[in-house]
Amino acid sequence: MNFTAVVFMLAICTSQILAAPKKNLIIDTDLFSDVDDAGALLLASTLPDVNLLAVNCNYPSTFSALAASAILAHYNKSHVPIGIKRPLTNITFFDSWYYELGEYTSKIAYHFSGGILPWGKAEDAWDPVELYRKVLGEAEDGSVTIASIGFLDNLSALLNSTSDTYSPLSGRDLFQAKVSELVIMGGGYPSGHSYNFWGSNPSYAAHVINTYEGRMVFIGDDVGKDVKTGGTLMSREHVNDPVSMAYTYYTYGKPRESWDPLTVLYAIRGLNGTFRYGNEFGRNYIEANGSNRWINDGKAINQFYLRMNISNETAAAKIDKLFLAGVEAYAKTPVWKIPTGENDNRGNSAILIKLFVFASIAMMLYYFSKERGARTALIE
Ligand SMILES: [Ca+2]
Repeated sequence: MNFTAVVFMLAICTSQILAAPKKNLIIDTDLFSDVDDAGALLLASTLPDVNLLAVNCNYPSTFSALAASAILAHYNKSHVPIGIKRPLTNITFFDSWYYELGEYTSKIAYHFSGGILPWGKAEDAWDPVELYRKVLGEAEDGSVTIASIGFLDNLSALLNSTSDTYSPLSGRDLFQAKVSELVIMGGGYPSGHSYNFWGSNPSYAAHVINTYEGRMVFIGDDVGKDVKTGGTLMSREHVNDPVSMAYTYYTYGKPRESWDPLTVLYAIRGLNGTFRYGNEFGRNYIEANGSNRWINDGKAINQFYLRMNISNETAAAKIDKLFLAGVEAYAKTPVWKIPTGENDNRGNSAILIKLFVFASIAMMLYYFSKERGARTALIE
């Protein structure tokens, strides 16, 4: 292959990378009592095919908002606005069920303080309903995906909201107009009793899931519980990474269930060979106590629950590979990285730098081969 062809191929690769469509995503998280929310934020902050629009916290600990800010800042996503449910408290997590899990949000918030909500500035976070209305009000119709990886308190409040300066639409109409898919982690299928639905206020989960008429996709407790990830992050070389340290603080080195990372992976990439739908018809129904059951009425066609389409081990390897790629792309002592601005895309930058180095090597080889040819001609 001659040099011109190499450059042409590089140009095509570069244009394809830059033109790749991105999924517009809002995450609603209870980043507090489980570390898989941090893993989900890692994917949402570092995958090249997502445009993270906002992060709303549905657990009212100041450390939830501050940890979210620290994580986003580390991956150069400080431009992403953060909201949190009020009133705020300074509560920290304590594992009163098993006594084996550690607290991580205050530690990440303190040691990795940064972004739009640095240490001590949790009150500066958006009201979650206002943030939803602003971001959705500015979005194109049907262009937004929401991943709910915690309680549904914020989404319930959004549905109850009324016209404001951001949009003349009611919360329900705004939601319906702008959101193409609401992906919800929680429940059991065909039935279950899930923490995300009963852990805060079951009436909020029931309000959203029983009354929202748009497309909803559910990922149940049983799907992510045997996909154990995060183990590859917890080595000494990643001590400067907030999500790697969150896993270390929380699990003490033991890989963790992957409910939320799988939910965000589906929200960004769809079925994509990793998942399949577990149903053809029917809808989810939440009881007053937060338990759920699938009602197969043979009618509804815009609600689905997911099953894995690959083995748990293959899924875990896939998530871990994505975790590691994200962590390494933003490592503080990089081989390939260069510092960039607030709204950068370091994932793409890393690829472009590799392409530049490859092109430089190709040019050197071309130059030396030409030089050698000239010398040979001289000798002859
Ligand atoms: Ca969660």
